[in-house]
Amino acid sequence: MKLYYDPISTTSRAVTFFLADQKIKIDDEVVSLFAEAHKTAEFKALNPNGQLPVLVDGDFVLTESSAILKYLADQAGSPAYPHEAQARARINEAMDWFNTGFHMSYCVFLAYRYLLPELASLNAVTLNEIETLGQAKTQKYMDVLDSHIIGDRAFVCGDEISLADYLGATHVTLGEVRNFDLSSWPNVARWIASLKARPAWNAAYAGFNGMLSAARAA
Ligand SMILES: N[C@@H](CCC(=O)N[C@@H](CS)C(=O)NCC(=O)O)C(=O)O
Repeated sequence: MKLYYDPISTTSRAVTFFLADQKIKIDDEVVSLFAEAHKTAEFKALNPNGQLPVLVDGDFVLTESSAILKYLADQAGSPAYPHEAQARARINEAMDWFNTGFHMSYCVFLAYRYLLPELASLNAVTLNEIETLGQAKTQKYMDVLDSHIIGDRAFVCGDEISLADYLGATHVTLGEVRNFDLSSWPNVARWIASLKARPAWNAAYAGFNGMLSAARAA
């Protein structure tokens, strides 16, 4: 199996952190977003969306970080995606939650303007409206994450790490592009701190952290 990814890509980091943390070894290849390697005809033959990550397993090509995580976990028999129906459904629920309303409100409305030129170049009035909407919706979703989804538990779906943590962590830490302050949500802050303390974190997040440092220095 081979993973095509870029260390600076949010959706790639969910997969690379999972692989490193679960000590699962597969082949990989960097497809540089900065070098626009994801726009080549060769890469678009793999993923016509021109997006990362992509997993290739023989003739089987899989896109979408959430689907890739589930496939890899099943192939490896990882405890991060248990087979028991309700445990698995709870993880699927949390992954869909991160990938839909939370992603739109927090990543798209609040963070992407610091990363994507097509958002950064919107006029000031539009940007302010998006910011106001994003702040209100993010408040709601962070409240739910803090009090209901994580609460006093160690991880998103209980006391054991699951695919929902690997996916959720990359979305939540994307707010670091604008120094988003998590201190109003202590359970979220505690959860992220515990993930950052895992030995696999630094390698998986090195590309992202390097990009942040470069941006701050500039
Ligand atoms: N829903 C997809 C989104 C993938 C995605 O947006 N990847 C970004 C990197 S984080 C990308 O490749 N962007 C390049 C582009 O859209 O041109 C997933 O979860 O895998």
